[in-house]
Amino acid sequence: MLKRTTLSIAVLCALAAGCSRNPQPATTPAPAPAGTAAPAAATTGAPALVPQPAMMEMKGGEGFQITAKTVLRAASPAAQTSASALKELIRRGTGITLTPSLAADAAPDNAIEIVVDPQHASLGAEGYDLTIDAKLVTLKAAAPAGAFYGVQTLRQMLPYWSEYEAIMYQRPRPATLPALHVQDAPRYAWRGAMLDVARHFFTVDEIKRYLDLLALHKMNRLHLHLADDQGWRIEIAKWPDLTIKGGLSEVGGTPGGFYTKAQYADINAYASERFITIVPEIDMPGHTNAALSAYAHLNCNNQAPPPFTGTEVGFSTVCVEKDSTYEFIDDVVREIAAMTPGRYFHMGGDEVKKLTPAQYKLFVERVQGIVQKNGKEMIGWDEIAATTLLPTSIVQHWRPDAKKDELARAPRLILSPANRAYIDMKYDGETALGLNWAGLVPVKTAYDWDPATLVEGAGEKVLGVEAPMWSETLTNIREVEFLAMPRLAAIAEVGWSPASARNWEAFRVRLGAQAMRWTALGVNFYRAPEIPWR
Ligand code: TNX
Repeated sequence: MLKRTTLSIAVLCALAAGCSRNPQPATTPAPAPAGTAAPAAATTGAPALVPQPAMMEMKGGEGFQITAKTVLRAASPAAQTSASALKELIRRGTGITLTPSLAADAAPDNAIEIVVDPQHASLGAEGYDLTIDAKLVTLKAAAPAGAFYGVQTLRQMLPYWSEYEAIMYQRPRPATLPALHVQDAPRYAWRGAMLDVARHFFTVDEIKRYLDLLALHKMNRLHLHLADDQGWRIEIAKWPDLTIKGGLSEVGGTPGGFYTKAQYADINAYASERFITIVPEIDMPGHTNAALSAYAHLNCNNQAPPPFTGTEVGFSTVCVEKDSTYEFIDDVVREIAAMTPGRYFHMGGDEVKKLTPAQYKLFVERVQGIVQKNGKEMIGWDEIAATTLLPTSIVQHWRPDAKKDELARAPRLILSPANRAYIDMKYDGETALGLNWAGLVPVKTAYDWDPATLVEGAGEKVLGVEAPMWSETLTNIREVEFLAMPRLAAIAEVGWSPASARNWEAFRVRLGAQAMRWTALGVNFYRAPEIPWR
């Protein structure tokens, strides 16, 4: 039964009168009553995509058959990354290896063409235009990222079974793509997730698995919370005890871990192949017990505290009165800046209970200078909004009760309101993992809000949204997946799709249609009762 519904998307589109020629408004179909099977894809013919594209128009008529004869044309070197990604998805998903060809070849009657050309600048740096008919699939973009997102859209149009790894060991199974036109670009430039690798350590392979989930949903930032009271997770050559001593611990007293410089480079390379920017965070002046216990002189009393494996917050601070503290911070920022291709350095700045407001302000402004000197743009949690910030600095809003007028004055903003975007909160009273200090966060709560109206007066300063995953209660990536999915997909759509294309009733139906794909991928998602899972 599962197979029938998914396989039939394209076929139904060809057969059903309802899916011919009528443009599909991005805000799609009538809601299914709770608990009933989801009719969306079947009745409208529109493929169930998450995030929803800005514009999608079904064309009716025959779809495009991917067969052993299909030719894949990458019309420029800039289209290569996406062409390789698509070739691999199709090889894995259908067992068919596409024949590569040069753009100059005579037009074959069954081809997929990827064109990356600055002349399509009107599509935007991350936008794309995708046309599918019986003979040709054309994917156009102005820049490589746009073509990559077009490939993710194509991926979600392939049958769900193409995500099973085992498929590629079977005989080739041709697939059909529906005839349509998509013109798409993200609403926000910042579509992020955060993973706390400090409270519990996650391996490089676990991070790569999370990056894969981000890419599937067109997200483009992974913020790594690399240091906190419980552990220091990134090798710093000049201060080796940060990891030799500070990397050993984690919440609960189980062994921690850290990333070598080579492993951190590997994470960055894997992310950049997926057009994802890694944003490193070293939380300071608080949340620093791991560093304080590794180096006694960072403490005002020169006494190193023992490692910490609990979950309280707010008790630690580096000594903000010593110049040597800033020399230490400069070394750390310089090494991390040098090994991070992205533009950003996150200095934390949250939950400092041991300093006066004046001490805190001086500290943040001094660190801001260090970050700037090392060539990065500073990000901090929303407490830094009370300090004097450079135009390049970014405030990450998290406290639901943060002063909105202060936030509105921030140079730039990332929105992670804890009562909606903290995907480490429990879904409901049944959730065994996660926390609940910001309330329960069911899928609808994570989805049904508008970043444009959250902070009055912030307007264009809102760069986008980010979903933090704190790991006090999470010991491995399967547990992370349970809290992330489906809410990560909800936040992805909040960040990508225009307000006019968003609608909770349509979203829950499209989301429900992802169940088979996620199952094929082995994702440990929560079957939230709000969603009509198929
Ligand atoms: C608040 S969010 C924190 C973290 C905790 C998180 C748990 C933020 C900037 N600080 O230290 O891990 O709550 O949800």
